Amino acid sequence: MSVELLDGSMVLGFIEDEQAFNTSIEDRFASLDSDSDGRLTYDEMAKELMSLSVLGSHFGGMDEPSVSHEEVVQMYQDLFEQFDKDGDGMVDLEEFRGEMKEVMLAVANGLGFVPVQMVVEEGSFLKTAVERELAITQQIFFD
Ligand SMILES: [Ca+2]
Ligand SMILES: [Ca+2]
Repeated sequence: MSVELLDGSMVLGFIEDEQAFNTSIEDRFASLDSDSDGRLTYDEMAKELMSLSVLGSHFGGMDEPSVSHEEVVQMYQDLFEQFDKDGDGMVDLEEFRGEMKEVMLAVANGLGFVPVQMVVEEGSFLKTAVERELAITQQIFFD
């Protein structure tokens, strides 16, 4: 975990950079797919669902302190179903890519254009978006 300064244009730039975004999606998918069968089960997705629910809480999704364990489980299951478009109980790469794009667009819209400090997890999409932006900035600076 680290605290980074993020704004909407940074996240949008990352989504629109198709090659960087797809590579990052494929890496993330592969690291979640612990049995490497090319599909993510609910258990394999759990880690990602947790980091997405942190995003949700940042944007007012889960700020009530009285959320019960059952409600949290229900929220993860709802999130998983959002990914699993064809409802076969597994999330494939296309489903994962499609939904992550939606989530990241929602994050970009939620952030707006005023940079905010956010706690980002190592290897997460937001972390990659920050690293990409830094690399571009350094390139401009050193050229
Ligand atoms: Ca799997
Ligand atoms: Ca599916």
